[in-house]
Amino acid sequence: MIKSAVTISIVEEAKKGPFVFHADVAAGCEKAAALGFDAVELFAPSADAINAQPLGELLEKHSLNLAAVGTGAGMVIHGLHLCDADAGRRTQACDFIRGIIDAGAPFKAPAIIGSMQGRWDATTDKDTALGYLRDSLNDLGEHAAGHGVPLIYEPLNRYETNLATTMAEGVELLAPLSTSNVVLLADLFHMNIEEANIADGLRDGGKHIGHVHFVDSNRQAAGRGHMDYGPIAAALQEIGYDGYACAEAFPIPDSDETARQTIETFKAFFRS
Ligand code: LER
Ligand code: MN
Repeated sequence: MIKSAVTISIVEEAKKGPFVFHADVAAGCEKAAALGFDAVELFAPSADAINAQPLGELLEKHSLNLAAVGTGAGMVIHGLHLCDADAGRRTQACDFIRGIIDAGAPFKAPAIIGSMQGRWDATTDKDTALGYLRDSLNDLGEHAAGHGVPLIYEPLNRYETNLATTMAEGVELLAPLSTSNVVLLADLFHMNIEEANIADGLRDGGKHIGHVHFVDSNRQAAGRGHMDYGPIAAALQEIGYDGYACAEAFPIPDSDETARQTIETFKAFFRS
């Protein structure tokens, strides 16, 4: 059964980012639980910031799971990414992600590689960049496997990466990996920009899809844009998806309404 989740960001530099709750993990958990979400997804500035949270107590108190942990702060705060031409910087990027994998592991929460994948450019051609990315996915995927959690790779729209922008390209990226522990994140906002048809894109990802960012066409709460959720829900059922549909959306008009609208739309399509 598909489960609901909502994002909480405690990254100061991302306070204008597409996250439902900001700044306060305890308050976010309380509101998520009150609305009946199954889980929260955490976007933190570092592994230490996750370890510093009384997360176990909060999750237990509110009967919530930790759906996933984001790694994007490595890029947002430090400019680190996995395709950097500089080997030392690539190592730092991997170390940053490894720390987040370790911090999420006690909660069985996989790490998400989104913006930290980077892009190819004048300093690193496409094949070299894809090679760097695959090397890191192999290493980090096996590291996550050691904790019994998958590693999540997120295709992004063309304005954020030029490596894999569709589910089909995501599947192509994973195919030669030596690890089988990397899954795809289907973010409906990115898919709305890149896929010819979102439901078909989900079918392209098929069994590889391990996480969903559940959001509308305008990156607001599901239900506030023009996304057609009927075919999307049908495609997710068809591929047997049973992970999280996690709201990664701008808090417009505010966090509470974004969470409320999300769970209303979630229930209409996944609990009816
Ligand atoms: C970035 O646009 C995104 O969708 C995040 O989930 C990845 O960091
Ligand atoms: Mn996303």
